[in-house]
Amino acid sequence: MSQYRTFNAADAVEYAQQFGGVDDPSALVSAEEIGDGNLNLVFKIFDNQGRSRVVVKQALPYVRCVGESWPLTLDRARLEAQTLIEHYKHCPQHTVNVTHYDAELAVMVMEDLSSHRIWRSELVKGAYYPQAGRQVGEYLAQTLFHTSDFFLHPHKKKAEVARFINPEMCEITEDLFFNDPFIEHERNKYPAALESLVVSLRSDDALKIAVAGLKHRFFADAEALLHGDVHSGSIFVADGSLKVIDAEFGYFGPIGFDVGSAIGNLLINYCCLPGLLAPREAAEGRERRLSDVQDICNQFASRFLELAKEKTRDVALAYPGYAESFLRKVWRDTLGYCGTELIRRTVGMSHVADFKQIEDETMRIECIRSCITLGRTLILAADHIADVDALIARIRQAG
Ligand code: SR1
Ligand code: MG
Repeated sequence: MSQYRTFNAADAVEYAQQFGGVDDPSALVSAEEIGDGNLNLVFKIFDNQGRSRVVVKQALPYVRCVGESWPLTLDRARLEAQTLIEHYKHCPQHTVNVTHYDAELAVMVMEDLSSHRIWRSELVKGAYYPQAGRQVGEYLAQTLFHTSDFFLHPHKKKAEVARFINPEMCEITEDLFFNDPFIEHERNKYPAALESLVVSLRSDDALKIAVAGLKHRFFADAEALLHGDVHSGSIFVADGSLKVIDAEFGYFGPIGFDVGSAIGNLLINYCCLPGLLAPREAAEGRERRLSDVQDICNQFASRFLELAKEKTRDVALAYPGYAESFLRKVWRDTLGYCGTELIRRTVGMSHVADFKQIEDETMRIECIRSCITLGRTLILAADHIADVDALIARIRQAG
């Protein structure tokens, strides 16, 4: 018999007193529910001095932003906690510290990040964190290399793939990224003024074949333990510090999916800045986004190659030149998955603050149009964009 019950603030405080790992549990006195994501309850737990001390997160048995009509597995709390714990082992400086979880209650306790801010909210304001790009690249290289066949013993790797089987959360991604935006679907949501552009996606054979390939690789390429949803709303930043949260979509998939999701959300911001800021600030902000993208890609590739050189355990995979060749496949995937992120955030159901906060409707439509167009270009041209410099040149060319 399951013990699951949905927490209220008092339950969250009591839970934190028991499992929060603080020295003075009786000092924990109140909680505020701060969850603004699509799926879960998130409670900040405060002490009697009004300081927030730990966070208690609970999965609901349905998609929060839709309601009980869309049921969703509670096992995602275990998958999230275990993914974050695994990533923390390999990159503690950039992964939130989960200190306790309970699969039955679908609850976890984690470090309080009140000194940080959500990166997306900062990007929308035009704030710049000069180290963030390199830090994301470092997180991706460390977590993805150490959970890949380059590093893990083949028996361990297969056991890990089984431990992280995540069919229901993967199905959400499979539908929202690779199906909905390319067919007529009731979940899609885009401005009527863009109807002809969206209709043209549905009948673009080359695009649909490329998207089918991306979906197929998302099904089949168990390359590493992905975060699975590493957008700018899953990343906390502070001066010199960056922490990744929210890994309930974690599973073994293609490495380019994580890299593409991360840079995709910076490119979404790039497309939106002309609608969010005055022209001069927008132009400056766009240059910063491009250098963030460059930093992520360069740090990811150089660290991954360094780790491959030092730590690859498999004799065949250690052959000189193989890691470079593998990273060329990852790069092509990165461009494609980045393109699908741009399209699903504009045509599909999961819109983001970057677009929502553009007040001028005409401007918002033009920003959405440029995002869809860039997404389509990246998916179609993925085999012809050799490296990050060529990507930046393409983006500038697109205007
Ligand atoms: C129904 S869940 C919609 C989106 O929210 C999550 O954050 C993921 O990005 C997912 O695709
Ligand atoms: Mg999330």
